[in-house]
Amino acid sequence: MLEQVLLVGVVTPFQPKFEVDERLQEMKQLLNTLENEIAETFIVNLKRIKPSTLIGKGKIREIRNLLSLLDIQEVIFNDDLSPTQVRNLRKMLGVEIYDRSGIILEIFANHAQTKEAKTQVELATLQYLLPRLTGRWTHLERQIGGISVRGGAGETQIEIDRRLTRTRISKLIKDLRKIDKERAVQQKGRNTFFKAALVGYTNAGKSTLMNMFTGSSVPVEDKLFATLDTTVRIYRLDKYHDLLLSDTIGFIRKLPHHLIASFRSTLREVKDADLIIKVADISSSQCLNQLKAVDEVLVQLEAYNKPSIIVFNKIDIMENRILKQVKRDYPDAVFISALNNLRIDELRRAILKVLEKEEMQLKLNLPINYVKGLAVLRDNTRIISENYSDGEVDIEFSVYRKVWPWLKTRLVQKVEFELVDKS
Ligand SMILES: Nc1nc2c(ncn2[C@@H]2O[C@H](COP(=O)(O)OP(=O)(O)OP(=O)(O)O)[C@@H](O)[C@H]2O)c(=O)[nH]1
Ligand SMILES: [Mg+2]
Repeated sequence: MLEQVLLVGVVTPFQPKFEVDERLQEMKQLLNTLENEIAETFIVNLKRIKPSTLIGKGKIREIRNLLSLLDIQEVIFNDDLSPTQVRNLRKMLGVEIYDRSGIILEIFANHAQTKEAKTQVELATLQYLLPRLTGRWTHLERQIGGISVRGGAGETQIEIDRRLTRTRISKLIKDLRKIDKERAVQQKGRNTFFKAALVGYTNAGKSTLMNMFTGSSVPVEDKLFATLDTTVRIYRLDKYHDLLLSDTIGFIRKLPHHLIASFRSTLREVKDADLIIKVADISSSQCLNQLKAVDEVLVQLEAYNKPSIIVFNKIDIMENRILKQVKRDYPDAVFISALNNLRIDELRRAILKVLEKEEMQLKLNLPINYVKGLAVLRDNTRIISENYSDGEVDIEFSVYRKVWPWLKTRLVQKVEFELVDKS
């Protein structure tokens, strides 16, 4: 049976109505992903913020009455609460209280599959929970399962919980450092590739695009945060160019900062990418705000200043009129439908254009009998011309600048040659 919850929407003065609706809509989607059913939405127009409980006594009383009338055991706030507010509200309402970050963390916990994702989610959850521990285990607190509770004399339950949580946090941080190191090593091996990362709001269609491009089978779902790991695949852009494409977790407005910090190793591909492909769901009324939220996360990841392409996805369910309007405002963007394989080729060409800017043109003179050297060049560069004379060959070619240092070592070992940098 779906869990029945009461959603409390807190509205501050001067907050535009569309923004309030957007936040409530987003929370409904988050709760829907958790298979919670909103029995009732209770809007509180806040004139003044009460630091201890956020909302005033009168409203708390009204909510309590509603809870007993509807027989509901959980209240969800559409924004974040301080640890003190959660504690006080829990006491005064006598039910479980969740805020936005708590809900996002719970979705992450439910969707984590791999060891890396599980470790990262557990760390973020415990860090979020530590100041909120009230001495009784909530379903988030069950995350710390498996540790025996054996406290020193005189310790209260809450002190034991805090101590265990801290110990566990240090252990998880250590585990993640190890995972991150392994990832760094893996990435070193990929340094000669041109790397692009698919990023975007959750549910924008990143994994659908990844699958369409590379024939991989990243699970796709009409749920928020379906992907919690990073998949990296090679995609052949054309005869001469390969791309290393990564698909990773989706972003959301105000992604809990503990999550961003603990998902560092998963998000490493974004930080190390040469190109950021921002996938946006054009069918969402919040599309442009979502792009803004994605940029905010990119700033936090120190990946905002990289070359980027904006991709508006899901054009199959859009009116032409709106498409035209967005095209006017974003003349460099690409408009596609990943699901229906519409205009994907335009994206491929846009990526190639960025990659070609990263290439250098060079000229080499090789002895004609240096067959291996010629083969290496033909395999790893785009040959522009080959001119043979007197047992020598002049080769002009363009090569991705990150490939060149590696390629050079392979050639230099064999033969002396002259380099003419034409770029
Ligand atoms: N109509 C339409 N739906 C699409 C298109 N591309 C993706 N979808 C749907 O959008 C939903 C989300 O797709 P995903 O590929 O899982 O999105 P994501 O960005 O990877 O989402 P997270 O991993 O949750 O962040 C799925 O139901 C897809 O079938 C498209 O071009 N048109
Ligand atoms: Mg995905």
